[in-house]
Amino acid sequence: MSQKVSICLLGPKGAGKSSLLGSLADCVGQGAFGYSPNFHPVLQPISQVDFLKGPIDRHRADFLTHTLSPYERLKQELVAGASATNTLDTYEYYFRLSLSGAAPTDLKQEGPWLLEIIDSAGDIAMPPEGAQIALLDDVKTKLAKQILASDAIVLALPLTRFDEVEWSGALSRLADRIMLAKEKNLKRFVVALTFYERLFVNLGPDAFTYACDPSVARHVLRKSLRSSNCFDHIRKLMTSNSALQLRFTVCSTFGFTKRFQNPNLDPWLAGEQRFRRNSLEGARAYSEYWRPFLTAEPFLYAALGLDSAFTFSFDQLDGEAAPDWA
Ligand SMILES: Nc1nc2c(ncn2[C@@H]2O[C@H](COP(=O)(O)OP(=O)(O)OP(=O)(O)O)[C@@H](O)[C@H]2O)c(=O)[nH]1
Ligand SMILES: [Mg+2]
Repeated sequence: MSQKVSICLLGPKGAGKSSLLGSLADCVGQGAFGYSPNFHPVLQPISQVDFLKGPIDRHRADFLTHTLSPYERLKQELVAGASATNTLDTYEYYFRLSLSGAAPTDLKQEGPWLLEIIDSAGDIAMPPEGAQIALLDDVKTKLAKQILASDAIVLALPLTRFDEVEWSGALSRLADRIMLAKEKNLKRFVVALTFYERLFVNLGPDAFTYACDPSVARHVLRKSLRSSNCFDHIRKLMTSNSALQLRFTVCSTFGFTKRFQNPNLDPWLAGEQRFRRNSLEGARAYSEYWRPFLTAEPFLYAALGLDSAFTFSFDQLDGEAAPDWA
């Protein structure tokens, strides 16, 4: 029997939510995450019907027909240079997640999981302060219901100076409303700081080495928490519900170029071989680049509650700094 997990992906406009989701399957497939290299999750996009009824045997008539899944369509749109997510609806994507390799045995026995991940325009849940954005009430109601029904929230926030952001009020309101809602399902909350590769642009060929160090991520997250009070209401939400599991993490859809190690510039150029240089053939060439980078963590933690080297709790970030980053 598969377990169903519903995950709401939220965050301000332009935080990189759709890109993060669009790179999730690649990240899981390539193992470009901070879990053990022996951990082999398999994430397969499925249809809504398969999610609702459990995977079903396709009728023979369907054998040769091929319809694009919503997830494939999302990826195609991203490759074509997609713009902001439309505010006219919220968008559900479905996956089947199973585990093999070095996963805790009790967790393996629980699986497989059927995931529903809900993407929406940032302006619906977290509009910028003072902006007059015309939105359909139906869409706001639909998203509110989805938020309260979800098992987990992945909150994507662009890695920036948090003391100057125009969405801190919206974030506080969102956390307060979740806290006050009586009927909610929420068990996990992941704050994912996006655009992580940008931090390393001046480090040239050392960029990837630093980005791969979990203590650097921890330092960045600690600094972000200390620099602003925009996370105070998330703390309150946590205090109000001791069963809620919260993690902070970092990620980058653009990732890094593996050979040259510097931040990658265009993740969607064309097709899966886009990162392969013409002169290089064979399996080795596929691992030339590391892109995306850690975009699996937010969703795998949201679904499984499984920590990687790059997921941190409030306690881990509030505690004494490691000596080398004090
Ligand atoms: N440098 C960098 N840019 C990124 C990354 N991920 C996304 N972007 C860019 O950020 C912009 C916004 O990305 P989206 O994925 O559309 O953001 P969104 O949160 O879905 O935005 P809305 O749908 O409008 O709420 C796009 O131009 C992306 O190409 C990343 O990891 N690094
Ligand atoms: Mg979007």
